Amino acid sequence: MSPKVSIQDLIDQLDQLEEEASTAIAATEDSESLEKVRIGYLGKKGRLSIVLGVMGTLPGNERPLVGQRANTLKKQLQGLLSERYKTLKQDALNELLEKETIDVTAQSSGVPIGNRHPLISTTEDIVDLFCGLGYRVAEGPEVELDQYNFTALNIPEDHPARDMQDTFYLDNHLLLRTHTSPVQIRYLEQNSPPVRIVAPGRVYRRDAVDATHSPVFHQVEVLAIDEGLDFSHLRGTVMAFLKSFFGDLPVRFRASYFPFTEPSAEVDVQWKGRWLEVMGCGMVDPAVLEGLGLDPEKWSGFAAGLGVERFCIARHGIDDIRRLYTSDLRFLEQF
Ligand code: 2NL
Repeated sequence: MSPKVSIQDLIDQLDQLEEEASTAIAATEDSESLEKVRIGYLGKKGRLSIVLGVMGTLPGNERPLVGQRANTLKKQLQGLLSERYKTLKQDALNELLEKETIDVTAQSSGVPIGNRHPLISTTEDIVDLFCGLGYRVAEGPEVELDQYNFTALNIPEDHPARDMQDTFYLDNHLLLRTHTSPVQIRYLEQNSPPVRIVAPGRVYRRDAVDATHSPVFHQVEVLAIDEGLDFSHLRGTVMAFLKSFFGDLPVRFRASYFPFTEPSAEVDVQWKGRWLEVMGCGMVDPAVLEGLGLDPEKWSGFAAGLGVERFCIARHGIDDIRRLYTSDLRFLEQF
């Protein structure tokens, strides 16, 4: 048998609980200790439950009185708890705001800043030079049709460039472009002359990797089509370009051959005392113009192409093309 309790005892206990709990709630300093207080008084095994447990020993007619008192107390404590919870949260926020004021004039802790890859900056410099001469940038797909990469450029079916040994084929007619010329063919399909365009981009050839070759490299090609263009315009453009890239160096044109230009030339600059071949160029072959539906009697044009890697390597004195592709930060951070 549990000891007999009177209703007055219970009411007193509840009064005492009220006082204790109110003091305990007011004394909490963070939400964790507040939660502990809540569990201690209102939890399943908390102080209020214990008092209510004893209520069972009261005569039935006395129970509702204690029950009512207990319910009011519970509501009252819940009110105090949520008030206190709000206050603590606000205090914590105020403290955080106080502590974390941001000094916008403080020195940066040094976020590392990236820089342009030397191949990209070289490409941009070359493209900018031609833009300064009035050329527009044209770009196109790296996966091309043999029609645009070869046929439209007067490269015959049996030309060695078309060989599986030299070109990456994806299927019978699809390939990875071997130069950016197809970009210019596509542009001419969509735009009527006069045109002046510069076509930068990544190109692919089946070369073994060594210090001067890579199966993926970068090219810039330029094309001008207009009435009355002749070799002197080509020469003047190439000279102006090379002068602004390399400075005032000796330049020589050597007769050469490309299926898509006639006449064709290769261009060398005297760089560090040696002749360095830097680009190929020529007057657009009439067969290429005709293939595009342009009358070669009315329109003429010149074109030139260069490998960006060679310009980049020469400019920076880089010893091996592979350094441009290996993403070694100790190398790249120099630029
Ligand atoms: C080189 C030589 C060259 C062209 C590219 C070209 C483009 C069209 C028509 C005619 Cl749409 N020609 N491009 C012409 C001559 C030379 O590049 O050594 N490239 C690395």
